[in-house]
Amino acid sequence: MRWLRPRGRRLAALATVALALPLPTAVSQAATAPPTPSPAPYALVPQPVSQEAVEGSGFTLSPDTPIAVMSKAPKAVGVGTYLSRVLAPATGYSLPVVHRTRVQKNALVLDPNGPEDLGSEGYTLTSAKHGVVVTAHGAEGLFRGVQTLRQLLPAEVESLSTQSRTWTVSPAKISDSPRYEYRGVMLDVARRFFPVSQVKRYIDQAAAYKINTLHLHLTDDQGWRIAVDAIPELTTIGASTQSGHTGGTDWYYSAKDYKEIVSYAESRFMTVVPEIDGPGHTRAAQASVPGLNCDDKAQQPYSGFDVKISLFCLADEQHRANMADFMETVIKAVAELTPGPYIHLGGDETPQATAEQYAAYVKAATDSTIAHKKIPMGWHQLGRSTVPAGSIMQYWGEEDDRKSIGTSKETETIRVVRNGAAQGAEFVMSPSDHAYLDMKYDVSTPYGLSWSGYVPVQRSYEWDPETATAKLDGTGAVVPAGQIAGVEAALWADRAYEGSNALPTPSTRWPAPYEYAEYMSFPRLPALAEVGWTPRAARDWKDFRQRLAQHGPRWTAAGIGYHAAPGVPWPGVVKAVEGAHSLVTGSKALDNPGGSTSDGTGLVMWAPNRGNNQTFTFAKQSDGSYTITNKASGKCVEAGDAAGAAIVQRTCTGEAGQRWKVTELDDGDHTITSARSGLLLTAAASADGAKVTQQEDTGSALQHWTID
Ligand code: TNX
Repeated sequence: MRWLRPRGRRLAALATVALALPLPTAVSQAATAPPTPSPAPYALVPQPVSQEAVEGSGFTLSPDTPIAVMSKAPKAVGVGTYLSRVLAPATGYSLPVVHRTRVQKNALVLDPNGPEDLGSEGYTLTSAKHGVVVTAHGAEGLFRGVQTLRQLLPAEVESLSTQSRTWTVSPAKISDSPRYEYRGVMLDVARRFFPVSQVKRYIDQAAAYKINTLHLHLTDDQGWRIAVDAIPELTTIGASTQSGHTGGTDWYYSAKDYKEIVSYAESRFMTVVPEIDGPGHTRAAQASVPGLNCDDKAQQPYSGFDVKISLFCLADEQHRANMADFMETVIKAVAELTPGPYIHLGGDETPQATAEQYAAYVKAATDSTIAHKKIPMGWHQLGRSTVPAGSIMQYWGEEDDRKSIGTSKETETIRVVRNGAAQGAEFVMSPSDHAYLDMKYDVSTPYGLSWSGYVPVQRSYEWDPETATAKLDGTGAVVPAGQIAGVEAALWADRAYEGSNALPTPSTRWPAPYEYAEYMSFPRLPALAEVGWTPRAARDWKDFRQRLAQHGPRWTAAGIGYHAAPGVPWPGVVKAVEGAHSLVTGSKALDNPGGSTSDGTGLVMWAPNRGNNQTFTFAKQSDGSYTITNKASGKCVEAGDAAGAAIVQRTCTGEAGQRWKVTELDDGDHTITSARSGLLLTAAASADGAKVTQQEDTGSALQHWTID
């Protein structure tokens, strides 16, 4: 039964992409494909499908430039009003929104009457001296095009206060549409409550990168965040805690608050997906509703930091009926408030539930969801049981799961994903080692966790939905390309405090939720937005990081507290070679394995973490070369004579084998050449544990190092 949702267009679009792309793995693509050059002077994120260089000076705004909307439809006019408001603070202009029936010169023209084959989100944009025209098939595509238009203006246009300067839209000819229909971001408002104003702020930030879905993780052990009239205890009791906090009285969204979020999101063409998590992550519900517990006694609310601590009582018929009644009551209330097509039913992390108990939850929750005319969505564990046709599963596995594919020891994750895929479910891809925004960037990140490894910006960018459930060589995908609905970045918030490697103390600093969200999301959310929007063949890390860097000044102007993460050449940040650095190529970092202190230990490549064993200090020598000393061992990086020989560490002597010449390349990367052999420092592969040798200069990407 395939129902409820029109899906023809997306699947057709997917088929085109699949035909066009032979699907290399992320890494081999980076190593072999020529970078797609961005036609300066602008730097668009996500990268559009096609853009042509246009000669000339671009279109300069004046205080009375009209925003000419070629429709009277309220949604299209709304995009015009939105554009006028977005431009007002920095320019000081209040551009008039006018109705026109024909394209007008010297205007910002928004035309929603474009051809149907643009799809609901596609658009074309032309900008030249005599004006700008954005054409789409409907208001949504205009809105996406307007985000591109903003990025064609100088960075200061994002400023919240008036800047006196000229405002010229760079000349451009762009044609664009998304690769995936679902491009989401999740906020965990259960562990850390985000007030309505902060959710709106985040909606605006995400919309600027063409994110079209906001998934709200509304319930968990640490809190219940949505008022349900029929069960007031869910908010009087269930909303009184957060991770690390007790005593709250308003840490939830009333129906009015929730509607305000939904309509704000709608005005940014963003769909809200509410998540009611079960049958685990349910302590807040079980603290509010006695009948959800086997002893029929309400539990204490929970403000701790653990996961896998709760499960609805599913031991007998009576309690299963209680659970089903509860889910029906909640889903009915949430469905009434939610115009979007999906309700997310959680389903994650319930090892305590037997297969039968788990299936009872999935059946009850999906039955209610379908009865209220919504599409069931859930974490990939839903594949433990039967899922209704048309359901969406959210994949959050990682590299270790991929490694197990096709072996005799496939992980539980791969097994349930396989089972869900075989039932025809569609998938939203949120691989935790790429798309989890609560993973630390590296060892120095103050917030978040690292159970799925560190996620530096490059890692959030260099992966592909079609190989996210494939073997590391890109073959054997468990989820077929045609069953991929899109991509979602997930910002969990169970460790949203400084010093998150340990539990918080009374003196721990808790940033405001927006501060945590911006630090962890920028720049990684834009990277994930591009994964969801841009065709695989037009994505290239080296090109992306140059474009991304140009967005730093935009975020500064907008007051976004982003993390100027390593690996991106942020403007104004001049990096001297002298000093301590990490050395990255092919998305892996030069690594002294285990922080060895022995002479002769061979260096390897490993996932970046910025630990001491991946930190190297460059010290300039009188001949202009550098010694390179590992911080964990104090030993020097040393080369011998022969090509192909391993690079080792050894007690520093200053001999030629321990001196290296550093040459900057046009793209900001470096070659590192032994003063002894004249050969280049070379990674053997982009894989954990790969050897490091010296080789002739072959131009290989694995000889080009980012020195951070
Ligand atoms: C796992 S992945 C969770 C969340 C935690 C997160 C922290 C998944 C569906 N559940 O409960 O917040 O890890 O990274």
